[in-house]
Amino acid sequence: MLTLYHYWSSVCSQKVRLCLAEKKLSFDSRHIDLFTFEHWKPFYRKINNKGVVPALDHDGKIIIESNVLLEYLEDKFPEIRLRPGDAYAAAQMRIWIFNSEEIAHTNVNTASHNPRHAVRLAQKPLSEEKIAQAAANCPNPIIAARFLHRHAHGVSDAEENQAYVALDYLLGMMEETLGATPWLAGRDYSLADIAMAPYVNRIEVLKRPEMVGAAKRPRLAAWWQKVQARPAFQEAFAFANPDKNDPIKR
Ligand SMILES: N[C@@H](CCC(=O)N[C@@H](CS)C(=O)NCC(=O)O)C(=O)O
Repeated sequence: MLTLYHYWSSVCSQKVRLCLAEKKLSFDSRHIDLFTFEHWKPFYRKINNKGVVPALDHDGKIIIESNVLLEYLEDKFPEIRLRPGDAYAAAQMRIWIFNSEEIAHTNVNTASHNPRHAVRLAQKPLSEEKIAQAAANCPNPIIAARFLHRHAHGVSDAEENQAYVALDYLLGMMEETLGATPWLAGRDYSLADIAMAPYVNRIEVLKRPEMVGAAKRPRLAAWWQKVQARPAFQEAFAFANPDKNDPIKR
C-alpha cells in the first residue's frame, strides 16, 4: 500500500504525484497543510524529520526526497518505464533530475516567496509568539532559519532577481536540449520531464511567465504543451486544494 504525504501545490509533491499517475498507481492521500505548519507537528516529524513534504509510506517503509522517490517508484514498479534503458540517456535523465534540485527548486522557492507564501501567511496573521513557536517546532534548522528570516524581511528584490537569472539559465538549457531531442532525456518521456514539469508550471504563474512562453522559448513551450496534454498530468495536477479560502489557485 502506498500513502503519500503531500501538499496540493508543492512542486516536490507534484513531481511524485505525476510519477504515480504515469505509472497508474493509486495511493492514499494525506494532505499536509504547510501553512498551518502541519509538516512540523510531532506526527509528521516522525515521518520526515527534514520538515518538508513529500514523504511516501510504502507498506510501512518511509521514503523521503522527491527525486529519490521518483527512482524508488521506477525500481519498484517498472511495468510502465520512465527511465531510459540506454545508459547515456539515463545519465541525461539524472542530470535533469539533479538540475531540478540544484537550480530549479532553490530558485523557484525564492521567487515564490513574496507572491505566494507571504500572501498566504498574511491571510491568517500570526502573533510573533506563534511564529517563533512554529519555527521552534521545525526539526530542520536550515528551514527554520529561512522561515524566520523571510518572515522578518521577505525576499529582497536582489534575491528575487538573482533567482530569475538562475531560472533563465536553466530554461535556456532546456530550450537547447529540446532542440536535439523531443524529451529532456532523449526520445521518450521520462523522470527527467517529470522532475522539471512542476517548476515550469510554477514559473508560468510567477512574475516572469514570458520566460517559458513560445515567443522566447518555442521548443520549451511546445514541450510544456505536450506535458500538459498527458492524462497523468491532468490527474496529478487536478488534486484539489482542501483550503477553499486559499488566495493561490494554481
Ligand atoms: N529536497 C526535498 C525538498 C522538499 C521541499 O522543499 N518541500 C517543500 C514543498 S515543495 C516544503 O515542504 N517546504 C516547507 C517549508 O519550507 O516550510 C525534496 O525534493 O523532497
